Amino acid sequence: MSATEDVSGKVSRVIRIGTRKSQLARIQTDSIAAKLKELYPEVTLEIIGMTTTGDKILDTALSKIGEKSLFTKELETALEKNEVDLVVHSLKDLPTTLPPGFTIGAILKRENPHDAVVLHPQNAGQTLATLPQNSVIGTSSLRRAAQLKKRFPHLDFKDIRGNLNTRLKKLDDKEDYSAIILAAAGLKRMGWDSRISQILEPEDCMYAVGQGALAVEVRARDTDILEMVSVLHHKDTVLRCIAERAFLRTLEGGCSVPVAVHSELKDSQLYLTGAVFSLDGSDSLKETMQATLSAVNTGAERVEERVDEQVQRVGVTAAKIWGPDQDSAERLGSGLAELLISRGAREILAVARQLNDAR
Ligand code: DPM
Repeated sequence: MSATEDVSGKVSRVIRIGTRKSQLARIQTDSIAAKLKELYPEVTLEIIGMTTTGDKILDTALSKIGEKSLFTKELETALEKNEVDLVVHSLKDLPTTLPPGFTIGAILKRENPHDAVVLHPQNAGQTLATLPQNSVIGTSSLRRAAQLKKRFPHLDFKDIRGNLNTRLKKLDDKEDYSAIILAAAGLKRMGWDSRISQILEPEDCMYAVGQGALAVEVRARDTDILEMVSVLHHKDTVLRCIAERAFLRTLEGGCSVPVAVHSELKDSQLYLTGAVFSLDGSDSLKETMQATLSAVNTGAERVEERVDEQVQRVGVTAAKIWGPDQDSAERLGSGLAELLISRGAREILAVARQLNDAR
């Protein structure tokens, strides 16, 4: 953040927001910028577009590249050098352990977290269940492929890469794919709701950790910016995502392992279902656990932590959300992971990783 003085001597702060250049990233960044502008009309916002390694390597399946911070590294470097003050990401693209010096200062209200089926126009009216034998479904997500292969054994799965625009074009302009699977949230943000022909329920396909939520990454020590963005936090989303991220972190899964979750917060009960899969989905472990939150919905919460004494939980700083509830959420996630680990989750994931690397 920098302060500039205009001719009349009025001091105005300039906040720079870094973003990837894809249309989805721009839309996501613009939505956060609009919220900040509304909350802090005196602040000048500048949006700075950047190309990341992930954007350049468009022909390799994401799960094969191996670099966890593929879409975030260049943006974090800019943050570190004070070239930008905050960066907007899809939470699911942020590793559960951030590099030192960074933190997630805000997690916004979650969009629909489920996956969606987008059909080739010639298949209008079909569902995954009714598509003919050996129809080809495009996805590069091991998580989606594993669950859907098991559930719909009559379908074939093939990698598809590129940003959302590229994928829809690959689907529509050729005959290579009968349908593709994408996050409903991304499609909605792009204004492509009308292309969603089916939302996948948890029985068909559970979602990725953090899916559907936007996150604001900042310098961990930049208390001014932390304080400023903290009002964007959506409490229920934060607690669900802390549980989900703690689950993934304890499993030691990156963004490219077949791990899926489903969470709910109802009447101060936080429910988390977590699962791990072999690549073809034939082997899997799935369990649900719950935790009671003390403050949510009771109005009893107090804010004890000050922003300058911030505690991070799975990379998230949320000083204004009741700390003990965040701790319960984190324990729920790691506890669920421990349970699955005791039943062999690490072995399932190790085999999945090996087979994927050998692909
Ligand atoms: C991660 C995965 C994918 C993205 C893996 C997964 C999908 C990769 C692919 C971690 N990040 O979900 O199992 O299909 O090749 C991504 C999307 C969004 C954020 C697009 C999508 C938009 C939704 C959101 C890519 N990252 O998943 O369709 O903001 O949560």
